[in-house]
Amino acid sequence: MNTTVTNSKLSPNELLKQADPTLAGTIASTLANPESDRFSEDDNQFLKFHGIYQQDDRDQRKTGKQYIMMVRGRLPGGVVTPEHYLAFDTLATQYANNTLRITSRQGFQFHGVLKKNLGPLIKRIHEHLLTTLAACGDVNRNVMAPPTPATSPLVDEVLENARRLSQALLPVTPAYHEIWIDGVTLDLGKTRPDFADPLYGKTYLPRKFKIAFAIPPLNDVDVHANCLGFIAISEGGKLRGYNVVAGGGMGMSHGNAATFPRLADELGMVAPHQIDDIAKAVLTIHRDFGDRTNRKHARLKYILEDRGVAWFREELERRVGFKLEPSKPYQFTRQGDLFGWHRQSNGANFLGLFVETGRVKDTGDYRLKSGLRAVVERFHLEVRLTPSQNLLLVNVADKDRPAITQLLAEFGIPVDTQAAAIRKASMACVSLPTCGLALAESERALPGVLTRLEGLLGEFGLADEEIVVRMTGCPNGCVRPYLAEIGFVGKAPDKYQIYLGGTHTTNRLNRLYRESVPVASLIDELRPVVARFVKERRGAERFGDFCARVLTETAKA
Ligand code: SRM
Ligand code: SF4
Repeated sequence: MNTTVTNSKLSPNELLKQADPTLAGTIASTLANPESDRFSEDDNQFLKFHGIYQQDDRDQRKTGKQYIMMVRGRLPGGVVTPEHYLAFDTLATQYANNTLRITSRQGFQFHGVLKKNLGPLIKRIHEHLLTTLAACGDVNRNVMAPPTPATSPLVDEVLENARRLSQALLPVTPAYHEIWIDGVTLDLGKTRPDFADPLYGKTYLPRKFKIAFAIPPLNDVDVHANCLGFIAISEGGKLRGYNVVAGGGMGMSHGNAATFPRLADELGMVAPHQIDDIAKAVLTIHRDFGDRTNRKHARLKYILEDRGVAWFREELERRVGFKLEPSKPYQFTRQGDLFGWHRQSNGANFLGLFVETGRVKDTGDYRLKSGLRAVVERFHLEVRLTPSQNLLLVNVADKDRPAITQLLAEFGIPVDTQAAAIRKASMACVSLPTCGLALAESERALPGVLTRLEGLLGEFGLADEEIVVRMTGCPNGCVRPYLAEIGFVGKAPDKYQIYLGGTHTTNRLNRLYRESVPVASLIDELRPVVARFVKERRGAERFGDFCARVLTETAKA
């Protein structure tokens, strides 16, 4: 184990965790101080473990920093009961900016929370039996799982496995409860220097850790982008086990070749009852071997890259005390969501609703937030958040379908034709004005770029073509843009890298095609590629597959 790194080499975050393993910092006293509108930089690092980011409204910077908080809810598999949905909706109005943001990992985020509202918000979230604990920080994050009930009879069982695993990997620090729920005003860290989490130890993980479950043939969770993935293998409609993949991740930095997106490697197959042991072993390999000197090299993917799959499998098998079976064959045939009304495998119905860039809000006549509240309230509907930032209303009786369609229409929410195929297959990260790392717009830029892209496709008779498009405001990759058929990655204000050649099953990395393209020129840069696609496409070949083939052939020539 590499636990012998001297303190002088450890990254500042490591020293912070070491000094206060309860993760309490001085959050409690700052919270109790009405004079202060912000937390210290050290506390900002601790707050992440509590599911909170201190940010500032970047639109307002010219007139002075206005501190606001982002709060992330943890929702394994994106499952939200009707009561929970209504609670989130109310709290967003009372304590945040009156919007809810569906994240690319099936969570909800509140934005624009003032410090004075933070305590009441977290307490209310907890009163509804929800949590923000470990939604961020150097721990296991929200566990993703396929939310769509029509896709496979295995969905409920896999969701249950995801929920159980999420619970098993939660840190147990008493600080979360005492600060936010009991309202203790003492700084707890100083009183408990010997605290150590039974799983994470005193210094937690070197970096964040992410898990997803997938059920082939659908890869809606982008399983290979995760530190650890479980791919369901069924026999005769029954769950036989999971293929385990590890070492995926998206984050990179422009101009730093030592950082890169990476797809997870196949390790072997395990039985469903073995997944907790496997997850704890993979997580503790990250804990014990991850790089604690350099946060840019600290993700699990770099352990796999540096030490190799054979070493990793051997270490994993040593820790769990059993051998993994060889992986079973499976095939992914698509990613993404189903929209409109569909029949579930249990005979009930679900409605897939496209949520542009994941933002649930009212805009003019399109009153998505109010409309969703109305249908969930009246029909007591379970909501599921998808990994593509959309939303499903599930377990709907046949008799309720027409009334739900009608009620949504009253709020300007269409059910049948919701958007063009390319828009429905798109995602954008939050970016400006809240994200402190954003280099360019994303959530606010993508809708306009898509309108122009739809125009371009229309010119070439491709108006119905589905192309997976993802935009981020920086290279951190929060909506997994390096798996998209077209990825736009922010480089500088109004400038993007264009990546092409991902696949619609999101298990192939795309490649950099053009650098630093002004937002106004994105479509001009794509025009010749789309023109060639129309001429040289082989049969029903997808745009991403075409780009991968043609760009590779061009590179070889
Ligand atoms: Fe992310 C940091 C938003 C999914 C890779 N991400 C951030 C922060 C917290 C910025 C910060 O550190 O100050 C962003 C907050 C913006 C805001 O104002 O809300 C942020 N990430 C998001 C969300 C909300 C994007 C979205 O629009 O949906 C997603 C929240 C998911 C959740 O519910 O937990 C989100 N982030 C992802 C994903 C996708 C995934 O997990 O499948 C990735 C790529 C996968 C991966 O982890 O490799 C991702 N986020 C990052 C990174 C790069 C990490 C790295 O390995 O280099 C950062 C930067 C960092 O950690 O230092 C980051
Ligand atoms: Fe912020 Fe970059 Fe993530 Fe977008 S990709 S939310 S800009 S960290």
